[in-house]
Amino acid sequence: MLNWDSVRADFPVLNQQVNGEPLVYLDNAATVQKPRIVIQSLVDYYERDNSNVHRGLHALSMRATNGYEGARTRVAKFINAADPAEIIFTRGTTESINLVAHSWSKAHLKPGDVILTTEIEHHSNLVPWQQAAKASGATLKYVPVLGENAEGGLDLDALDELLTPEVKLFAFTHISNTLGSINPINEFCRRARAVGAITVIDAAQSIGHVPLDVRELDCDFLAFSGHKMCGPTGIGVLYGKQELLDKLAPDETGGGMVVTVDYEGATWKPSPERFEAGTPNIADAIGLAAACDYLDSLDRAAIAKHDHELGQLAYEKLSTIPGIRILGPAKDRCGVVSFAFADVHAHDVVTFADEDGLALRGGHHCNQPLMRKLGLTSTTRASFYIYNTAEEIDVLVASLSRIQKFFGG
Ligand code: C6P
Repeated sequence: MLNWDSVRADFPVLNQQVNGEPLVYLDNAATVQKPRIVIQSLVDYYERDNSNVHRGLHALSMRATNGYEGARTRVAKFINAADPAEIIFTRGTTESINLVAHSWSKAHLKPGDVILTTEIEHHSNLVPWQQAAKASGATLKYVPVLGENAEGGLDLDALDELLTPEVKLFAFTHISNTLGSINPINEFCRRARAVGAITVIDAAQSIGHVPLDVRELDCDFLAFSGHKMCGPTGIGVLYGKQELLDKLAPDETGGGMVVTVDYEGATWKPSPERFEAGTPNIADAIGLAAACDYLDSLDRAAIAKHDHELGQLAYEKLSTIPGIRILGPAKDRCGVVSFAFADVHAHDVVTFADEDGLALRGGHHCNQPLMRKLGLTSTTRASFYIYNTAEEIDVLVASLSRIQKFFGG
């Protein structure tokens, strides 16, 4: 059994007061806090090994190169990729998805083709496909979401009609950053394969929360951000199947990704170097590897269970507050709970909750089309992680009741 109290002690930032109250950090869908081991890995790298990679033969450069390439191997193991060459380091989920939307789409999409995505996508897994559709003449279609509070998840019956042979690419999120719903990504990959479509999974909200195995999923691409899995900001990953990456042209060109260059042109290295032009984010890749070590040391199945239990408990306790409207499914949810009050704006809720030491988020959460569909402009969101407790949910409920009273609810 994991001792969640000792987990909490691994995160120095949590040990502080905000507005005279103990910090209750419930903004984990935006970014999660960093354990000491990750922070220390960055300090160690900069104090001992800092150098540029790949191009140097001196001791520090070799150490930096080993650290950076070792991080790639570590991340490959974390998601069970067949080969480290399938791991491309990017700035984060957004850049990873854009890489596929630019490079893959340019080579493979034409008028008459369909890109399929869903109505619940974060802008990062929506706008790049809108751009790819515009550039190629392909059509963009959406799997609809069910229910006035999106409580029914995605309409799997509609998927029968939408997943036709014209669909060349199906891009979907694993876990919704607004609804807390968990998509059946195994089924999505299987059904996409059956019509010959490639799959792009946005794993931003799941990578640090549930075990992920790209070979079991048999997905084509998977994108995630380090900062949502205890790693540093500014580093993320695009996983791609080797045979697809081998045929993919680079999106960015420059140093480090070429074999030969003359005044007429250049030839490219294989993946992953082909997709990592310029000096990479060495320190943060090493920090990301430390985050993989940390999460594996905790047991990722236990993390998923903890997350699920807190999400479920929060949903149930918040449901008792009069006048609250909670989005997403009542069951089988993760630790993201979004809600709205008819007469109190989400920004007011967040501002008042801050007085009680709570860190919440209010806004459209980069889900503007979904908000519009649900007749909302914004929600307040509480999102949980490994260091959160059931007692903190009580603090949240008490704070929301105080806010409601203040606004005459
Ligand atoms: N969601 C949130 O508060 P980046 O910014 O590239 O690390 O991740 C983008 C992204 C993509 N997909 C999903 C499902 C996400 O939740 C996010 C980031 C944050 O919900 C910041 S808007």
